[in-house]
Amino acid sequence: MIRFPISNNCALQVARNHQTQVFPMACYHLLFLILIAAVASFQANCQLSPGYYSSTCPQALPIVKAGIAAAIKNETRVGASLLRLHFHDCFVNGCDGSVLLDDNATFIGEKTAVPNNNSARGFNVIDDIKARVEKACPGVVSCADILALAARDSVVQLGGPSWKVRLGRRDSTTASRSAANTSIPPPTSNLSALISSFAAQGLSIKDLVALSGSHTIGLARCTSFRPHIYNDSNIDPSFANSLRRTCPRSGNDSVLAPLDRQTPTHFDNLYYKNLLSKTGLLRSDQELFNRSSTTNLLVKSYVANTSLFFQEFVKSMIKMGNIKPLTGSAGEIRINCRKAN
Ligand code: HEM
Ligand SMILES: *[C@@H]1O[C@H](CO)[C@@H](O)[C@H](O)[C@H]1NC(C)=O
Ligand SMILES: *[C@@H]1O[C@H](CO)[C@@H](O)[C@H](O)[C@H]1NC(C)=O
Ligand SMILES: *[C@@H]1O[C@H](CO)[C@@H](O)[C@H](O)[C@H]1NC(C)=O
Ligand SMILES: *[C@@H]1O[C@H](CO)[C@@H](O)[C@H](O)[C@H]1NC(C)=O
Ligand SMILES: *[C@@H]1O[C@H](CO)[C@@H](O)[C@H](O)[C@H]1NC(C)=O
Ligand SMILES: *[C@@H]1O[C@H](CO)[C@@H](O)[C@H](O)[C@H]1NC(C)=O
Ligand SMILES: *[C@@H]1O[C@H](CO)[C@@H](O)[C@H](O)[C@H]1NC(C)=O
Ligand SMILES: *[C@@H]1O[C@H](CO)[C@@H](O)[C@H](O)[C@H]1NC(C)=O
Ligand SMILES: CC(=O)N[C@H]1CO[C@H](CO)[C@@H](O)[C@@H]1O
Repeated sequence: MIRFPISNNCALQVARNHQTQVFPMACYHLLFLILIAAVASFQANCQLSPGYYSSTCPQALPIVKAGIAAAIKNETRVGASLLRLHFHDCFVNGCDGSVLLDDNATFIGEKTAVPNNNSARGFNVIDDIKARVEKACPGVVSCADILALAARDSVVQLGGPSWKVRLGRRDSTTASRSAANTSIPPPTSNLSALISSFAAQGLSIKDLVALSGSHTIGLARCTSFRPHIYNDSNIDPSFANSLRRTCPRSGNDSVLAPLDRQTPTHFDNLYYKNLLSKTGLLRSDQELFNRSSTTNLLVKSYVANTSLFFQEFVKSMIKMGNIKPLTGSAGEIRINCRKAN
């Protein structure tokens, strides 16, 4: 097969391959073949695929799966934490493992950005899995891909849907704390801010509502839900009162409450049911119900039909996982997820 130089700008690459001048008739067959090859190379370089490691590291997927099963057995919450980490990776300059880089004396990463500081967790689980994968296939599997697989396997382990994770992401050598500050929406967001934040990533209102269903698992800190329980009117008063007992107006910032008050360790559709009864934990959760008929209809449809929620959630997870991956020769395969090579 004809190989073209690897380029990260796929559109440009195909355009370059089109720059053919005048051809004698006999050359058109060749030209056609070249165009087919160009399209094939476009796909190889620019798109992720589920079988990316099937010949270079067939052990990768089973190692991640076993690692996630063990980690969740040790601590159920970490499945939620890993799902969130993948989201925080993808929303900041694409799914490139940037969220995993540690700060050091000469480098400021994303771990101390506002949405992550004292909140992002699960890094040790990724380190353990990465070490095992490196042992099996040194220098082959990216941290960004391990995180995408960890998110999927966590969802499955907690009772949610499964899907084929598209693979072939490479790891960044840099991170951006300012982009993490601004690209990840805060829990105080209203509906229009949430819609804009997702639109900036190429994600729709449907993606916003489906992906917010991730809050069917995991916990949030008092500091995250305080504005909603003290200042908002679209909240059930007795629900607000019970939360105020451990989350005072000031202090106890790290006290935790479940995002889904009914089944916080089970991936199901009860998150949406909470929204109908105004018992969403964060302002950003409750904004999805009773602000617009579009989101109201989506919420109601997921309350009525878990399979529909799972189906849309999977579609949106794949879409989120495709945000600006580094492919071809861009980035690197980190040896240690916490540090650029
Ligand atoms: C729609 C906008 C979103 C906002 C404003 C938001 C905000 C938050 C906040 C504030 C927390 C609690 C953090 C803390 O207090 O330490 C949280 C937790 C969580 N978020 Fe989101 N989130 C959003 C979307 C998402 C998406 C798209 C996903 C996954 C695809 C996700 C997955 C999670 C999970 C699983 C947790 C629990 C983590 C744990 O227990 O460690 N969130 N989110
Ligand atoms: C098990 O979970 C605890 C948190 O509950 C964590 O501190 C510890 O590192 C975990 N152990 C392993 C082996 O993952
Ligand atoms: C992160 O949290 C720690 C502990 O609360 C705090 O000392 C530090 O200033 C925070 N970092 C940033 C960048 O906000
Ligand atoms: C991110 O936000 C925190 C808190 O507002 C601030 O201390 C920090 O300087 C910001 N970092 C960047 C790089 O914007
Ligand atoms: C939503 O939040 C944005 C940003 O904080 C603000 O500018 C806007 O006025 C708010 N919109 C509504 C309808 O409250
Ligand atoms: C409630 O809103 C007021 C006015 O905007 C603000 O000053 C205060 O900090 C908010 N309180 C909480 C707990 O978010
Ligand atoms: C702080 O949280 C603890 C539970 O973790 C609770 O017992 C205590 O009453 C809370 N303090 C305040 C002032 O709400
Ligand atoms: C629920 O959604 C699934 C998936 O879209 C669909 O096949 C099924 O017909 C729906 N069930 C009902 C009762 O609407
Ligand atoms: C600090 O972190 C950056 C990014 O991971 C890395 O490139 C650099 O080598 C690190 N510096 C040290 C002294 O470890
Ligand atoms: C936009 C929307 O759904 N608004 C509804 C919110 O709930 C009240 C009653 O609780 C309705 O009257 C509104 O139409």
